[in-house]
Amino acid sequence: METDNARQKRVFSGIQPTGKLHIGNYLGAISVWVKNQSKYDNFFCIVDLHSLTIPENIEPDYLRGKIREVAALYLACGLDPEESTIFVQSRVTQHAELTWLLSCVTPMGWLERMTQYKSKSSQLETVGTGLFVYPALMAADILLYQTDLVPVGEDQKQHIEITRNIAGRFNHLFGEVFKLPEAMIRESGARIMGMDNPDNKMSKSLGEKKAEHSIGLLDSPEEIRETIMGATTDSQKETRFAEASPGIRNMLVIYQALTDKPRKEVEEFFAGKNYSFLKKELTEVVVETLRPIQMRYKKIVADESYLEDVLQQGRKRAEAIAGETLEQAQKMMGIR
Ligand code: AQP
Repeated sequence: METDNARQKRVFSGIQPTGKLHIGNYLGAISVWVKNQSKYDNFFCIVDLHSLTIPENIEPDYLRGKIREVAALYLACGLDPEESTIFVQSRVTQHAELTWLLSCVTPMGWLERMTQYKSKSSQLETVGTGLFVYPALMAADILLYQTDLVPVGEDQKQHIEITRNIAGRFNHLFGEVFKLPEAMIRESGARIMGMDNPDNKMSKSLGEKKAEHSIGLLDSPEEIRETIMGATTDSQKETRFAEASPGIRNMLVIYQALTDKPRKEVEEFFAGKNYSFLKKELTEVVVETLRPIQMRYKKIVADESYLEDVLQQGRKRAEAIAGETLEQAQKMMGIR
């Protein structure tokens, strides 16, 4: 039985091990996980099965390396294996098994409406079924842990909504099995835009192709400086959040979210100054935020067995809970 005690509340979230992890992933997701980890019962996953949805992009050695990189970055950013269960999705086979059960209760119309599916499939010559049923896999990830809260960036809102709908439909058809989760989205910093194109969200895949697009968590101070100095601006001097052009607003948001200062204070600090001052200050804040993360990252990847131990422990704990939920769902459907 759940109580009101927050520690009893479950948190689940994950990141795909593809592309270049960026400051948007940090602000929208990882920093929120870290900030709240002592309050909740946390499950943080490296969602490698999601990385298979565009098979043309799979390179096995690259993927193996990325799984380790993302796991190490979780720890380097401050996730504590004593507080949080950290694991790789494909090692907990219940994720794939529950996906099938949930796919069977998910109407195709719901999947056809997903904006991420529409934008990703429109760029492909051949669209795999996996890309289409991706939301059912994400629903399985979340529902297996009877999750209360899902800390994500704003782009994931629609996925949490469909997860709730899938859970509701399953519960309606077969009886109460799944808890309906809620998205946990920060007020400011939940949608960081591309540094080179502030009309589109900062993306892991684009960041890997174009250095000027994103601020990578593992970028050197010089790379960070170059990206920020090259960021899109305008010919004004406007540094108020509401009035600033998209590129300037994006930098103000990153600055504000990393320093945790109130918007008003940030506006006063930059008022009347040139954009080069904003860029210089932002560079300093980003470099200083990432410096300790990068130092910890280096140590973590140097110790192969430590990372593997964390992931093994995580797998065991995740498997125990996922196994219970899957069994219950199977029984309700009459296959166990
Ligand atoms: N720009 C962003 N601002 C704030 N939060 C973001 N997130 C992603 N981008 C931003 C949040 O990070 C978590 C992991 O998301 P993901 O694994 O889906 O990564 P992604 O960066 O969206 O990259 P993808 O899916 O590989 O595709 P591309 O590169 O094409 O965008 C999520 O909580 C997400 O909200």
